Amino acid sequence: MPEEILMTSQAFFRQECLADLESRYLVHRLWEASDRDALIEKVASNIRVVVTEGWAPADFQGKFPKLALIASHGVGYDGVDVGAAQARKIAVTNTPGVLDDAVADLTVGLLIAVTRGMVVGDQYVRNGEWLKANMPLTSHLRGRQAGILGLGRIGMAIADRLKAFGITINYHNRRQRSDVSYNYFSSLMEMADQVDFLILSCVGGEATKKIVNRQVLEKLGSDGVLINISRGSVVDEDDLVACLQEGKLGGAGLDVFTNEPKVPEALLQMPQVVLQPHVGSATLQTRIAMGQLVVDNVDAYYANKPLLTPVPAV
Ligand code: 8YV
Repeated sequence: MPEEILMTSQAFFRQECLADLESRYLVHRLWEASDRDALIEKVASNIRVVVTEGWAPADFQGKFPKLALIASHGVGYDGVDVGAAQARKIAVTNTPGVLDDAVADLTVGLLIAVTRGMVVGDQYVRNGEWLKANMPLTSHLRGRQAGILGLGRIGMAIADRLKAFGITINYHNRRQRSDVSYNYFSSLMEMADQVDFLILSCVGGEATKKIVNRQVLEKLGSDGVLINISRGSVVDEDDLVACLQEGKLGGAGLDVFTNEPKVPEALLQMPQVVLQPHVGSATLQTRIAMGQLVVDNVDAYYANKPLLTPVPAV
């Protein structure tokens, strides 16, 4: 009998990676079950590995008495209760590293799209406005200041790119990094006050919930731009909408939202905002690499080898 795995969803996980898993393991597809509770009850006692896409709350984990590994697809694991897992010595893996370039590319794209009015410009051409007049001027990147909230792997990939545009890099982390010479701010508010572009590449979850609120956005100011490619939860979305409406914030490029895929109606109407449907890692190459890393972690577990990408202890 092959080992049994429970997989919770397949919204992002590549089909070829699932086929690879299914060539070696019996994968129970929870998302296809007409009665999820019944499936869980039937297989729970055999399950040592759960494959998930960033979701495994404590009560769900508690249904599997032998659970030993939660292999999560995605770098962010704010939807996995790591504390509960570690209390039961259940390992948790995520997929860091392989998506840094894709997410950083989209970040730069959003920044240019907002500062250069690219979506507005596209409409300007399509609607025939260009036949009547040139588009109003926008502002450029060289010589400006970026503040990166969360200078981890993705933040570093963003900084690498922004340097090439002549942008000065500042950052705010819980702790200063000893391996970079970028300007460190111990206060998010002070950094927001100093920079033109505030870029969010930090973790989601309780520690960062709504830390980008009205006070921070007002410091960023009427010429400032917010770019969020991390989690919607990091921003107080009501404050963001209000600051944009009041002109207290210049613009925003957003890939993530509080209640995805629902986006506040007000944002849909704003020309100073560029919106994306949470596609930071959504390139074919990246998603295959992410899926492969999940598969490799599962294989490592069953081969009694060290896991490739365990999440840090909480
Ligand atoms: C995906 C992501 O949307 O990696 C993450 O944390 O947000 C994205 O890559 C998704 O989580 C993949 O499962």
